[in-house]
Amino acid sequence: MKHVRSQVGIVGAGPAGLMLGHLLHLEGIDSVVIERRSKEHVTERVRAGVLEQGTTDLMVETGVGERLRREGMRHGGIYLSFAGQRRHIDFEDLTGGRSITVYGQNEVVKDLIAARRASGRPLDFEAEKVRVADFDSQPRIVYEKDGGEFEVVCDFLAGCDGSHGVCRPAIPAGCLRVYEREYPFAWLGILARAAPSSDELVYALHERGFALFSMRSPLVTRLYLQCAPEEDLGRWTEGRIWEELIARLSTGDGWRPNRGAVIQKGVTGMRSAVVEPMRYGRLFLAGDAAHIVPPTGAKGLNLAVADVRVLAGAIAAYYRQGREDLLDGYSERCLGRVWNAQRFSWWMTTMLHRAPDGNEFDYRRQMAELDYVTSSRAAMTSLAENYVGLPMG
Ligand code: FAS
Ligand code: PHB
Repeated sequence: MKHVRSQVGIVGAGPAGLMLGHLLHLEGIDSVVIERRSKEHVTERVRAGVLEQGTTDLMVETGVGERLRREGMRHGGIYLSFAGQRRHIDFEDLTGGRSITVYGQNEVVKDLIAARRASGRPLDFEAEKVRVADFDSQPRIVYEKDGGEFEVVCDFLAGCDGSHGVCRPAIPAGCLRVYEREYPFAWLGILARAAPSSDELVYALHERGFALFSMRSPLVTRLYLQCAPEEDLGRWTEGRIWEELIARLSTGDGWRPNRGAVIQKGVTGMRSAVVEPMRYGRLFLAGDAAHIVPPTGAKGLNLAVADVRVLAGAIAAYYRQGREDLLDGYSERCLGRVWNAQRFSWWMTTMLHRAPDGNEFDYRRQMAELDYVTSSRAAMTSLAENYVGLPMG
């Protein structure tokens, strides 16, 4: 078995693990990032698309935002669409100039992998049988790769291994609580080779259900429609997908998404989950390993970045000043932001989706809520400040 010594062992090379490694590197702190999937898988899987102002600022300020600034699409607002009309919510006017940037999660991951390679610090893909141990004393990561066995002994362990990782399950059941909620619907998402027909995102509630118009580039449109949790993707032909999207998104002013070849499609389940606390001994959970939000609020990736920003600062204070207080305060500080993001994501989801057990009263109530939210400056300001991201606490 090959033994490696590092200051921080990071399990998972998604946005959380890679951003943590990057921020620690800038502090001169050594880390090892261990990823079970291939680099191709991690960089090609289609996931989040919206970066909060704080996330964009952090990437630019820490030297990994050059391509983001060139290729990212800055949006000053979004549209809410209901009863055949689109109403604009002007983020810049309502939040003093803050905005969002549309830039695919896979692009963020590519930029962070490039920075990791440039740093010369270890990043291992295709690790097998990854296990974590002794995180209440001398943390270890053990894994296999190319027939060899490896052990990383470190001062701290970061569980950045997402919602199906090994770090959270390694914590004794009685030492944490998991708060969960399933939603009675899912999203069928597609990427289409079609020029976006709107300059900003459109969230729509139609009597047939929710739909979302987004984008990835001037030539690629990203679209989602509400479907059943156990939807059989095979029953959704391209024709049926477009018929449903156009029915739900078209508005009375003649706007509709442009059609094009579907180049990717998938179904994403929707649930909320929070693990408390986000720490056990010298193991710190971050990102989806600690919390899951429905994608309606575009919070998942941004929460992951917010977590590791706090964690990197706490670890840096430990090594630089011997401080333990920021490590002790990590979980509580992150959970404040997490629970507000849960609230906002739940609100956006329940406002914009037709519940299977809902009736006409519920639908009319939702129409009234959307009318109020897009007419009241106070209500629009609340949506805007949460969507662009509350200031980092
Ligand atoms: P990630 O899941 O991104 O990364 C965890 C990494 O750990 C993965 O690469 C995994 O392979 C690795 N790993 C797991 N187990 C391991 C082990 N035992 N050893 C080593 N590595 C291991 N959010 C949005 O805001 N908008 C969206 O539209 C959106 N769509 C999504 C669609 C899907 C299908 C999914 C699953 C999530 C989506 N999300 C969306 C949420 C998503 O963007 C997450 O919030 C984001 O990926 C969180 O980043 P990480 O915490 O790094 O977790
Ligand atoms: C996306 O572009 O993938 C996207 C945008 C907004 C969301 C979720 C996903 O709320």
